[in-house]
Amino acid sequence: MTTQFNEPIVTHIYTADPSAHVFNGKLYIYPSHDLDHDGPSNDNGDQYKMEDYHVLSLDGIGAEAVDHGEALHVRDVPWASAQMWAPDAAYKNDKYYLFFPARDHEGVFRIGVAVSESPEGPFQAEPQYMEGSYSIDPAVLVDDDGESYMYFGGLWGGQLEKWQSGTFESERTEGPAADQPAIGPRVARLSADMLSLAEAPSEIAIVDEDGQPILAGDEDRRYFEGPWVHKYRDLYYLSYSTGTTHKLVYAVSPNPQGPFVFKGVILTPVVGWTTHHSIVEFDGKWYLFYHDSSLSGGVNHKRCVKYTELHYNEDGTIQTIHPYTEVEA
Ligand code: FUB
Repeated sequence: MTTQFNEPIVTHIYTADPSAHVFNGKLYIYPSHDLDHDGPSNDNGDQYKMEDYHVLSLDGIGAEAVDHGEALHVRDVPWASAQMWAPDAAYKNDKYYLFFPARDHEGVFRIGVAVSESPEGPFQAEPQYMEGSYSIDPAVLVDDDGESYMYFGGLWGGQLEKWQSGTFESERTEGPAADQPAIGPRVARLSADMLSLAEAPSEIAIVDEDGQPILAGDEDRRYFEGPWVHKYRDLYYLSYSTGTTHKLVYAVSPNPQGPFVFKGVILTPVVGWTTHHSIVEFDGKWYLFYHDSSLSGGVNHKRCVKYTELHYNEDGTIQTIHPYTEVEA
């Protein structure tokens, strides 16, 4: 017996990229806030021209979602100019931290952090982006030993290809050849105060069961964007979007910085181009928070957050979820 929820958790605004956490016994969701507009749509991601964040919460599974209002706006972030994309949040030092990507005043994606006394915000942004950060889609793991790690990176609109040499090359659009190792997501430990990177980011290796790197041409398995890391039975699970093949997949490692061994598919394609998620344990069950574009009838940049229960097999593998298949409730 399982539970499948396939409805948008809110319909008064468009939401996407949900990062879910349990704080103070409640589920808090930190999504992107999609804007309804008719501007250009392209591989650069110009259609995703978000300006602010709203924090949502659920008192429990099946409860009505509460919108806590605007938690941070780009106008209040000195270093940022546009495109407040997928955020994440973390709790440490009796404070709540919102990690978010945006374009700086040169049009380069960077990652910033904002702080609040409350999980609902509002959040106060640091004046500068996190030095050494780049690209998009931060996801922060506060590990059981107190270390915190930020995972990030996204191809195409997320500019990760432009950092292949270690510095930003604005004209570079090509990734590695199809028979070469794919570009991996990045990881860096965070400082104890959570406001900066404690080390230079490194590239995460994702390999197959034989230890061979997943190749750039393997679009069913290679990393595209939207990393998330959670722990289950002492293993680290790195999950992410495959972009062009529209899947959420995962790989596992005994080490938070990898290498990660590819395992399989978590979610088959949803309505809309992007797919982005988080995985959280709540009251002894596991949930996948994700989005699709069903609320707008399939418009890629007008998305809605949903969630459903996620199940592990005895061997720790994750059962694939088919988002539009009815499951007994
Ligand atoms: O929401 C904007 C971008 O679309 C995110 O940063 C990506 O992960 C994709 O969902």
